[in-house]
Amino acid sequence: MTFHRETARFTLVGISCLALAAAAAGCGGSSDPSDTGGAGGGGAGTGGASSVSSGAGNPSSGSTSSGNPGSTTTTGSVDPSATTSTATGTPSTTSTTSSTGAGTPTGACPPSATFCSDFEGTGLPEGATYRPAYQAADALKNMEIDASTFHSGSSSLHVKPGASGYDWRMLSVPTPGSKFWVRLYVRSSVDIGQSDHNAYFQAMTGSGDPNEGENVEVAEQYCQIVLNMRDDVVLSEGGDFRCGSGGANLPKDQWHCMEAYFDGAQGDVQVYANGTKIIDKTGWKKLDFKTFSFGYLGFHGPARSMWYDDVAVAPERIGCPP
Ligand SMILES: [Ca+2]
Repeated sequence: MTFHRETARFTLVGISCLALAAAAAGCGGSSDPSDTGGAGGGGAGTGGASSVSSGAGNPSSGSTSSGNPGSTTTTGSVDPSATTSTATGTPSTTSTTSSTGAGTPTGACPPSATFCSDFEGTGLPEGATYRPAYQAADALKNMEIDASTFHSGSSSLHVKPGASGYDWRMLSVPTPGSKFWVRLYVRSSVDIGQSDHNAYFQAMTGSGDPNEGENVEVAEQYCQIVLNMRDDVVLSEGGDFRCGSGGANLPKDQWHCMEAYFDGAQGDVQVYANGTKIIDKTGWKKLDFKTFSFGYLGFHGPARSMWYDDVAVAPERIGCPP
């Protein structure tokens, strides 16, 4: 299988990475807390910080400021006005490969990435499969490449609002093994951290279809970000099993850099929001992950729009670009 890798044309503005919580561990990316290299990993000092909100805000409409969408890379479609030149409309992106290995900004697409997309193509990214499979024909009704909101470049993946109850709208990609890292820029029309159980992305032992294998969700409940595996819930730092108790949540209508580390063989899961570790679970059920899925998995709602940009999956920590 060949894996697709797109160039992430980061603007180097990185608004989300300015949005750090208290213990600001920085968005530099290499503070790998799992002993797979890298030092640091500080941050995350408990302190009960109740929300990983961003002090600095530009809560205004989403675009990443400055007019130059990433002139650091020289791949063809940097100019947003040129992106429409891919006339085909087929559900594969223009493969602007990031072959220029060195010089890639930290946090972009690492050479080892098994999936990396900035959602600058005209359809769903190559290498990603819409789930559930039986709704694949509606993939581009339930999701779209959205040029009105983006973290990098000129577009992102918009997961459209659906039912207010159960609603599974996800893209699935293979993982590089049962141990891997993900990095996603995420934005939601409601606060990330609602009272009832819904999920954003997950490591899965199956193909990504519902009811297949075991899943470890990065989800929400009790007004905070949590892990959920068959309703076994792991709270975020400082939280309790009730709303208003603390725990980490992320404000709506802003881009947030989320990272997660899954080690299926050890049963370890860590979640980071804007560089700060918010969940650290060790010794959970040992699972052989095959698939990573992201989008929206609603169980209780409310229905919402979610956007994803600069999503990467790799064997080592990817980090948030500056
Ligand atoms: Ca983009």
